[in-house]
Amino acid sequence: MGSYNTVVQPGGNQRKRRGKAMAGKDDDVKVLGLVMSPFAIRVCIALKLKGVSYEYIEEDLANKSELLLSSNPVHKKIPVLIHGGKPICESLVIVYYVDEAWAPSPTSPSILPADPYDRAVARFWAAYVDDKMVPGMVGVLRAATEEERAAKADETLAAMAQLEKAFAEVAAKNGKPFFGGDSVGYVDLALGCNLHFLEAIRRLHGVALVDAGKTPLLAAWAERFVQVEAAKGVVPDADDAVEFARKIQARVAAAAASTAAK
Ligand SMILES: N[C@@H](CCC(=O)N[C@@H](CS)C(=O)NCC(=O)O)C(=O)O
Repeated sequence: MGSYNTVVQPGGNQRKRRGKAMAGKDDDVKVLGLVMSPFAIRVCIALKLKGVSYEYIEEDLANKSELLLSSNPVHKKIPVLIHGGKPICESLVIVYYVDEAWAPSPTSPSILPADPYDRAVARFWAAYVDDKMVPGMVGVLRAATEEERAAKADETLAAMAQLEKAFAEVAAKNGKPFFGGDSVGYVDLALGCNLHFLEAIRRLHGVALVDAGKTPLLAAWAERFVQVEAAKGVVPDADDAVEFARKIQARVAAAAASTAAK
């Protein structure tokens, strides 16, 4: 995950990177994250969209920090946003908070729409990404057999087809480039933070989950998303995602082999 004004250096050890100087306690913003984590990526992009400086702290999930355990004692997961000493957990909750805590400006528009109905629709589709698309995608990456991988790929493709339809409705209504309209919004963040893993899956397994043939609107949307300034340096390089995915797969295979040996 790139912190503000820094270049991504994926993988590896606990790191601290600092953005601009902090003005006071309420401006003290920390993100506990993991470079490859889609959930952390969406939080960092949201902060960058809002022009908020933050300190990014890379967690080692095999050896969770005291700060993480005390900030998110319920789930013990990243990301956690710590604003003025107060922790906020769960990435979609955090992005919602970021949108409310930092007022929009001409250079950083709202992430959620103003209209209550449109807000509800955005929250529905963001939850759909996490409930349907992400488990399918993770299933493809972690599958123990090729049959399992194919089944998970089908699940993910079905979710992508729904999202394509949802985006077609947005595009038909206003012809805008993003779910959020002229700029990246809540659903864009929810989905766009997964693009590095979707590309890694294409490279590793030849399954195109965002595909110009099957999901042409999303394929064009994905190209626009990675070009957004706030996403640059935060969405990891696909080569790094491939390497990370290979490590996960090696771990899954080793765990399966050790279970089989018992
Ligand atoms: N629903 C959570 C998911 C966060 C999540 O799964 N984080 C993973 C890393 S990608 C984690 O911290 N895993 C550590 C663990 O499960 O112990 C969110 O949206 O923030």
